[in-house]
Amino acid sequence: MTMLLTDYFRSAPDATWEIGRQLGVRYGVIRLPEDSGFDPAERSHWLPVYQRFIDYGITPVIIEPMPNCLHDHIKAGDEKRDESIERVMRMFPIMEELNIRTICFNWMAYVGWTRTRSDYPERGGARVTAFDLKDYKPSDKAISAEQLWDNYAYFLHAVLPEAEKHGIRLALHPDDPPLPKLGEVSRIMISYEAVRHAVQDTVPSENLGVTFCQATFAMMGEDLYDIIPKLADKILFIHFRNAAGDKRCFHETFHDNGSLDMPRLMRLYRDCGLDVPVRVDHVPTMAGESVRNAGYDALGRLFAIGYLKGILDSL
Ligand SMILES: [Mn+2]
Repeated sequence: MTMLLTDYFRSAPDATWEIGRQLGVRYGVIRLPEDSGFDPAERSHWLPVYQRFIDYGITPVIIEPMPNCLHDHIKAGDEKRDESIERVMRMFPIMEELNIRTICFNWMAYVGWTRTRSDYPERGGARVTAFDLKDYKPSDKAISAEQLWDNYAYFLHAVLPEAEKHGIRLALHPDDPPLPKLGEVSRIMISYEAVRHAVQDTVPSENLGVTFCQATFAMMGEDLYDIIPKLADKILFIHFRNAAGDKRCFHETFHDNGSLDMPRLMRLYRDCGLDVPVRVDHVPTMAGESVRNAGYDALGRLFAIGYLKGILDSL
């Protein structure tokens, strides 16, 4: 058993590509290009992106996120839903050909992972993102929980047979922050029980599972040591992430400085027999860096990946 060390890479080379390679990361969770010239349903558009990673020494194993240009319509259930679902399904044979077997998706409509500040002071003046519900400014969008569940089931009924045919797995990321409502926008993947229901009951399939974003489940108030064994056979991908607070008010931390006992969690995954990709998530912005890409700046990754690698080696 060995968890597969990965990192998150944007589609064009930047410092994180170099850092990843220098740290010995050989597998990639990749974000597809998001410019209008890239069509995720078009094989010829994928090939140069894929090849550039391979040439760099990084093998893509997971797509994250499902391209928002398609996914947003599907989650909202708007007039472009069916055409978007059709295009998602056209990604599967391409992924099969390239042996990229997993796609990380979420069911947050209109508002994705969100924070109310990106300069919360962490250890030694490092800056992290934070969320405080009282500072949250709602959008003018609205959707009910019932509509979200309907849209979710509609999507799964459409895509899972096709995913099964091509050996592609869908890994559901929980809602972050895991609150039932942000303004009038409902959120549904906000508890262990909801996520369990979503991946076990809605449309049973071996090709449907969970992206276990540790800190999101912790901010839900769940006992990770209780739910990981129960969810183990559905965990397809791990977000190695720490945080402090609760779902209404929390902040990210250095990976060794939050409320979660990271070595204990990794031992638990091992003891549950998990053999899945893992990547660090939401790192601090450190000395000399400006917050360019909050949670995804370079130096914090260096520490987080080293820490993760050390724990993995100690297993
Ligand atoms: Mn995550």
